[in-house]
Amino acid sequence: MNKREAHRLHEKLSRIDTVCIVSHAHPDGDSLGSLLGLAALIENHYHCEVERVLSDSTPFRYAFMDTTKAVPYEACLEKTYDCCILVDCSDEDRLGDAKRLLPQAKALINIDHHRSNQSFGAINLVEADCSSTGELIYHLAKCLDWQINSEIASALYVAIATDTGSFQYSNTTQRTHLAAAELLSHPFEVDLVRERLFQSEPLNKAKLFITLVQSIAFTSEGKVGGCSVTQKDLDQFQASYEDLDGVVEFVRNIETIRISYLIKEVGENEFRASLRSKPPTRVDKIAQQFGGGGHAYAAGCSFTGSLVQFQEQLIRACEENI
Ligand SMILES: [Mn+2]
Repeated sequence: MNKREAHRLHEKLSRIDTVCIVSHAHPDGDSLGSLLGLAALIENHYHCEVERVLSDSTPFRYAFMDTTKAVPYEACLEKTYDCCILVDCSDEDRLGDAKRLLPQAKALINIDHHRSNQSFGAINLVEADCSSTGELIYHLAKCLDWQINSEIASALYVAIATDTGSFQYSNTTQRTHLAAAELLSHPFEVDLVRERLFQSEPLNKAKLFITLVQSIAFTSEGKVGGCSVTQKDLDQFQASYEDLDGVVEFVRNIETIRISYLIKEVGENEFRASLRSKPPTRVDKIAQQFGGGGHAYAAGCSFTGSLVQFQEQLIRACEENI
């Protein structure tokens, strides 16, 4: 924790009358949990008025979180604030349309855990070693001696559990577990949190998943595998692209697989592919061959032409890289 920046934040909050806290567009549990947790912490320890601002609608998965005190950004466009705190945003564009709020704030405060964060705020609490912005806010609360209650614990727990994939991803550290352990010492409905976050896949998404999994094709002795999905498939299950979350990872998780792919039809003769691999096998170079890009083990690219053509070329590129 950057103590100097934490104390600058404390000084600032002690001197101002109004603050708005904003979550990012297409919010996830970290963004929403950080927003709600931090808002309550500030409200409980300072005199300033706190506005909880949602830059987007809340996805079904997080509808159980208590956003009754939050308002959509459109309701705030006429207001001014002494400062605006962005949580879990690597840059201002993460706000989407809610970026229109920023000129109304006298100062920007940036609280985030993305390595790519460019420290765009007047005060920057950026800790890339934190699993989540929720974990960062927990450490901030400890640093500034802010008291945690059940409402805050529940919000921060959702944030941490989401970004660590239920404490399974490699960003989960000893500090993450210690933070979660203390949060769990406050009574809140943790069974509900677990069920809603990790055991509530919509039925139509599950049915689409079953269909796609049956169509997985393997080549190179099972080292390369994947499948494709058309708009017709999505329509059949009243599903959208978000409902494809987890398919390409499911294929990657098969023991023999080095590279997995998922091809999506996005328009007439327009396709997009998601690629995943296991270290040290990389997929960013493959994506680049098709004009795409991404991380070493998670990348994507687009293609114009026929599905058969794309599949052939992509599989060949994968086979050359295993
Ligand atoms: Mn995050």
